[in-house]
Amino acid sequence: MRQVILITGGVVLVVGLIVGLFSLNQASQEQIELTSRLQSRSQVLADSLAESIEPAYNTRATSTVQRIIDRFVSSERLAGLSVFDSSGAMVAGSANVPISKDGGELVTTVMDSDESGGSFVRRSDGTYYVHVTPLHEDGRVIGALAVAQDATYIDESISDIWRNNLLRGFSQILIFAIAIFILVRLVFYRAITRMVASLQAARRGNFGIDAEPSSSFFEPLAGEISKVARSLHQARHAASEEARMRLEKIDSPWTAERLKEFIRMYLKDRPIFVVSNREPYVHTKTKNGTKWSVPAGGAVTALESVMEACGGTWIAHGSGDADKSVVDADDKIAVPPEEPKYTLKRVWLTPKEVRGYYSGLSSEALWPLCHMAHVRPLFRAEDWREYRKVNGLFAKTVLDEIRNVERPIILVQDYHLALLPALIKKSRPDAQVSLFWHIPWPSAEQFSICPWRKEILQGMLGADLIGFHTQQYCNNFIDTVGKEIESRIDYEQYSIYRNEYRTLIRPFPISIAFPGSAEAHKEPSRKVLEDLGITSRHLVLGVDRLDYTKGILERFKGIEFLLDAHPEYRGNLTMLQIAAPTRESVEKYREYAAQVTGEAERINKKFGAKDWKPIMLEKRNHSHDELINLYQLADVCLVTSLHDGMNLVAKEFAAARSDESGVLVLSQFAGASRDLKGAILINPYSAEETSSALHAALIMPKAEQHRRMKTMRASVRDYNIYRWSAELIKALALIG
Ligand code: GDG
Repeated sequence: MRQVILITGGVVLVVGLIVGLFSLNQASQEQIELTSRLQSRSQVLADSLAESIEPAYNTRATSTVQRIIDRFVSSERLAGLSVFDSSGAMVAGSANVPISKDGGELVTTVMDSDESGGSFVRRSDGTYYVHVTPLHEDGRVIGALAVAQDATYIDESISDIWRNNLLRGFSQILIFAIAIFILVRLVFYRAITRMVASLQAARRGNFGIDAEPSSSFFEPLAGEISKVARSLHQARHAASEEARMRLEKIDSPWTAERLKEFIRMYLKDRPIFVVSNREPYVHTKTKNGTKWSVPAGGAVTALESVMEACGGTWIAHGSGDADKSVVDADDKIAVPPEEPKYTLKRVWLTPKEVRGYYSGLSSEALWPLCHMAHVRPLFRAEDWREYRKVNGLFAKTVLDEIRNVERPIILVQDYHLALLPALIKKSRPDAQVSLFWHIPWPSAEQFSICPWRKEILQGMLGADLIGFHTQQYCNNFIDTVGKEIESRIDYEQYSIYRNEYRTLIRPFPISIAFPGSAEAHKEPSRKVLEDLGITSRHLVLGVDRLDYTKGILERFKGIEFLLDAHPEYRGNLTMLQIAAPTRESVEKYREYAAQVTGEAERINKKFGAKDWKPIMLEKRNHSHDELINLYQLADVCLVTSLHDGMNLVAKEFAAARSDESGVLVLSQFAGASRDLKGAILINPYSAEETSSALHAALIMPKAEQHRRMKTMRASVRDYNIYRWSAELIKALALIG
């Protein structure tokens, strides 16, 4: 549009200039011609008048001279006539002569030179041409005669020329401008815009818009553009076919590299934003400065691998006491700290916000509400207020980050941010938002006790895609929405429609990065066991956050039952429980930690000997490498969750066992029980069942261990975290 205005403006300027120059030339020609005509008419008049006046003037018959003057003035319609004596003084003249009574310079010059002359005189009542001719007596100059003619018509004629030309010029310019504007817009602008749109679309991979012009003028150019677009299409198609064949090659495992390639193909240049409560790296103060650590938790384990592979931005709550001191002015830091691959953007919360949003609504209301672990949810209105506020704060941060990003991909994580999808979509409908719910979704009846169930569901349904670990959780969610919210449910597509807005519900069983061969074949070190004083023949391992849903008390009961039922294990078996401290600000968790310690002590007292304890409780955070080493040393990994979305510990155990040995005893209430067919499944509420499973595991022949472990490893290798994120991102990208 700017260009159209520029072209039109340029043409207007040029036409205006031409009209101006033409008018100037015409006016000056007219002026020259009118002046010369006036001058010669004045000359003729003055000469014939002089002949009439001279006889009377020579006889000093002033009254006769005056009469002649009066007659001439009225008959020739002159502006005035004056006769001057040889001294330049006026001796006779008509009224209102436009020349002074003393003749002035012109009269003196004419008499001195004895040659007639003239000049223009401008007065307030008009312009006059005064022509002076000498009067003679016997060949001597004895006076002068001045003839004045009205010359105002010359000025008027010039003004008319300008006015007429300007008017004509203006209308021509107007017609020109309109014509050019329409012409440029219709012929050029439209054709060029269409060609640009065709190229842009081709660049984005849409080859549906052709560049065919409306006028033949652009045909050659449009033809070339169409050819370029077609070649691009063919090149793209060939590249994607090649990539698809590479990606879909049966048996080729999903790796970080493959995910990277996959994302490049599906998302083109669109960046990924992950939003979660928990940050992947926490900076804390030490005596000598700061240190960083990876917090315990399944979401962090899983998404860290994805972000390391794809880059992007991870937005999370900065919870470490040294977090602020290491970020830049934009609250960002490149991570992993040792080899940065993506950006972590920290969101700051006040202690009051953390209390209400995290400890309160997330940990004391939603967590127990979604887990069937028989802990009563606490619904406090002030926690809900803080939860809404903090979700708003996260939304603002996300919106700031995506301000200049076209169609961003946003992967929102978990129950802490249930309101975020709708908040983002409200301001940025073009964003593609998924929400992954890392914990179970309860039955519709169970969820109905939540006072803010409708707001929570509405917030979640802002997402284009909601993912759960299992089909059962998807079913529960659909039932809940059906019960609580006015919507249309499409069971065929597994989608929920609200005001024509669609949310897809899909299961994506989360996983881990199956370790590469170097990591997997590392020989385990027994030093850790020596340091702990563990010398037993059998090692049973538990790795959990110190959370009541993980069934640690029930697990200990199972060990107790085993030692009662099979005394042969006394002195020969140690249960090593890694219990990562978690949510220590929540009373229930503090109570639970104390109960776990008490129970371990009770059992140790009951069976323990001088140099043997059946339960070794390690209540501290461990590094990823320490955990892998322990997985490789264990004979049995015991997972007794009372209810668990997935449980990544079970998958980590299988992935770590490149020796294809060891047995997984797994709760039937963990999502992982659907994927890990080689595990011995138990109901953790039954100590007897746990004990029998442990016994079966401990006496299991090596061949059976291999068979089971192989199955589990194949399933984790096949459906690892790279495949999980690829499937989720693909489902999300295909929506829009
Ligand atoms: C939620 C859902 C779902 C354990 N101790 C330490 C430590 N860990 C790591 C483990 C594992 C992770 O924490 C625990 O993952 P889980 O899946 O077992 O459980 P949640 O934290 O409850 O996670 C769960 C998960 O989200 C993913 O969607 O599977 O159902 O509840 O990776 O290795 N990590 C570190 N130090 C420890 O001491 N750094």
